[in-house]
Amino acid sequence: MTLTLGDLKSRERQEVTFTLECSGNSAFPFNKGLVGNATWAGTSLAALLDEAGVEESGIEVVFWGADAGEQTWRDEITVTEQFARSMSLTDAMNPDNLLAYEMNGEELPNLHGYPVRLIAPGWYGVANVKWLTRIEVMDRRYQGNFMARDYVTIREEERDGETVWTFTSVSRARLKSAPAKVTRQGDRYSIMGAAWGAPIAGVEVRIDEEPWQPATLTEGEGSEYAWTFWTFDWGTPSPGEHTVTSRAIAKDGEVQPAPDDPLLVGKQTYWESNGQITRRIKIP
Ligand SMILES: Nc1nc2c(c(=O)[nH]1)N[C@H]1C(S)=C(S)[C@@H](COP(=O)(O)O)O[C@H]1N2
Ligand SMILES: [Mo]
Repeated sequence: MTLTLGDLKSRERQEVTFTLECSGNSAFPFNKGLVGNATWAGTSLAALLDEAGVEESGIEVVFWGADAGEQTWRDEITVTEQFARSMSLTDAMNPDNLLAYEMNGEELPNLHGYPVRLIAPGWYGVANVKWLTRIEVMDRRYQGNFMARDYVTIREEERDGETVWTFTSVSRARLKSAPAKVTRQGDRYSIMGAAWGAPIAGVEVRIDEEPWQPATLTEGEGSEYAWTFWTFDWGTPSPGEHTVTSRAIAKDGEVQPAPDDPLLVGKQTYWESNGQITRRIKIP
């Protein structure tokens, strides 16, 4: 099928509010700010694939962007490779996936993928291919630069006392939270922050080495793909330096890992750094 932007816009319109985080957004010393929330509008990818008619042998869907760069393989072969990412057909058929042409009620800005991008809610940023030019269903796995070489998380893990190295392509988002700011009213302080990466059940805060205490979730965006803001009443902390750490708890019971969690300690690459974030706050 060949579709114009007009063709896409004349199909059924669908929206999703989704917090998109770059998998390279670090946890320490503090987030680099590579995370944002928007309401995306477009048309259903699954409906389009259904209409195109996926063959029995199709297992993988590849999304190509318009941008390209030179890649050299084994110091021998240099090719001009288009940015491309793929996912399994099952993942692509998630009814929430969009071919998005609008961001926050306006035409998709060039920087965010005009005229159309993939919005894969619940996936790290890299999966959300911008400047889409081509979608193809394949009968085998796609192993382009951004699937198999770059955006690959390398971990040292233990299996029954043995060390194994795992190499996994960055895919679904991970549970994360951050204390964003501390405000003062009179002599009372309060902390606010955000949590995202999974449907959020709660957030806990730890001051210095005290026990974890529950934060209050403020009204969310009404979408389980969107971040949830939280506040914590700090009361009247003593003057001097304090640390503030937050941890998110997902609806499925998962807890945002501490930085010394084996899964994070064994990770050699900086992708998917979703460890708890500690900020240092000086109270005058
Ligand atoms: N075509 C194309 N799509 C792309 C990229 C890219 O370089 N080219 N970068 C990806 C990465 S790594 C991220 S984090 C998100 C960023 O999306 P944003 O610019 O809307 O924040 O786009 C993704 N889609
Ligand atoms: Mo990214």
